[in-house]
Amino acid sequence: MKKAFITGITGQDGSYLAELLLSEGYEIYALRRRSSVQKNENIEHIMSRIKFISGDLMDLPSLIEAIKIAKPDEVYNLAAQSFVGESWVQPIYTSQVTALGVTNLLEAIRLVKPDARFYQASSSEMFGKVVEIPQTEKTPFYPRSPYGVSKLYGHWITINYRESFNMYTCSGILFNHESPRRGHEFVTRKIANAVAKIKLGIQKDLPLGNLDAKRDWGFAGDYVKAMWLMLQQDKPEDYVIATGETHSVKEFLSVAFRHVGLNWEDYVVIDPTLYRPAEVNLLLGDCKKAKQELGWQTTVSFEQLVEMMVESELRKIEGGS
Ligand code: NDP
Ligand code: GDR
Repeated sequence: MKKAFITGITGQDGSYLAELLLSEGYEIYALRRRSSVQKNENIEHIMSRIKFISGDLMDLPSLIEAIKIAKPDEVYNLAAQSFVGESWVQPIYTSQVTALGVTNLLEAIRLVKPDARFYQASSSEMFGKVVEIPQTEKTPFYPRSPYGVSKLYGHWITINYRESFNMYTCSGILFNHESPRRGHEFVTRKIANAVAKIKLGIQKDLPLGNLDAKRDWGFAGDYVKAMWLMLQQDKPEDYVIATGETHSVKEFLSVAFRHVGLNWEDYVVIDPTLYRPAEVNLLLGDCKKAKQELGWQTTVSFEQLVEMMVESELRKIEGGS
């Protein structure tokens, strides 16, 4: 039985990845931060099958101990301060977790179990300002937020450990991926939740920032499969994972409101405080390499994704959760 160690298990991707690895017969160990109130919403249904280890990406001793306990064949580093907007509010904290946290985990692996394979959750936010469209593994980086800069550090330190210590370390440069388990502050979940509440008469309007930003939005359930595939190859490499389609926030709004028979322009109000100090205007990924080498593909279209999220919010609210 293969053993996997996952950080970020309570988040969107951690929960889908854990489901996938359980279905592949893995024994799963997961890092969990101490918290006065545990947030288990995304993993409630699989918690009994996961071995939790207490620790934090910023605390090297806890990571060393975790790797000693788990003795993993594969490590998936999904933990991060992952909200771009918050990274301007907490730039130091963001870099401590999202950048230096990667080195902490790599060091723990190097010291305790250097043959473990390592996946780093890199991000299309590293491309930032448009230099080239579509964006590939060869596109130069130009991050536009403390989060993007931190992810770029994590990306390069992962490459550095591969080249310095001959470790099997790789990064997936994942474009935005969403699902009903998405964090509430991200624009897709915020819109889906508001659409459901407006439809049910419990919310009046929806304050948003920049509606012209364009993202390459896919379904998270598809994207965790790519993470796993990257660790099953003969040699470690980095891959762009994307749908190859881009849509504006306006288009997301249009599909989401239309799904419940409403017009978004009647409900959305612009809140200038939600604009970012520096914006990433356009993301569009080319994942030819992943398709060819990993055999990876998407299974959910943009419209299906939006509708899945709105339907899920309607069910949750109507069910009282
Ligand atoms: P989430 O924000 O949903 O989850 C983040 C996870 O990290 C949570 O489990 C959180 O735990 C954990 N975490 C945060 N800080 C620490 C810490 N100091 N020590 C240990 N654990 C910590 O993220 P997603 O699931 O959406 O994304 C997974 C990863 O992929 C992230 O690294 C993100 O930056 C990256 N990424 C995401 C993309 C996307 O579109 N979703 C695209 C590209 C990259 P807790 O519950 O305790 O807060
Ligand atoms: P992003 O996701 O920054 O792309 O990072 P987010 O959903 O936060 O923003 C997408 C775009 O929508 C615009 N926007 C708003 N965003 C939020 N959150 N709230 C609003 O009210 C709002 N109004 C407009 C934003 O300006 C932006 O252009 C996500 C995260 O998952 C990262 O961790 C990941 O690395 C990248 O995707 C790829």
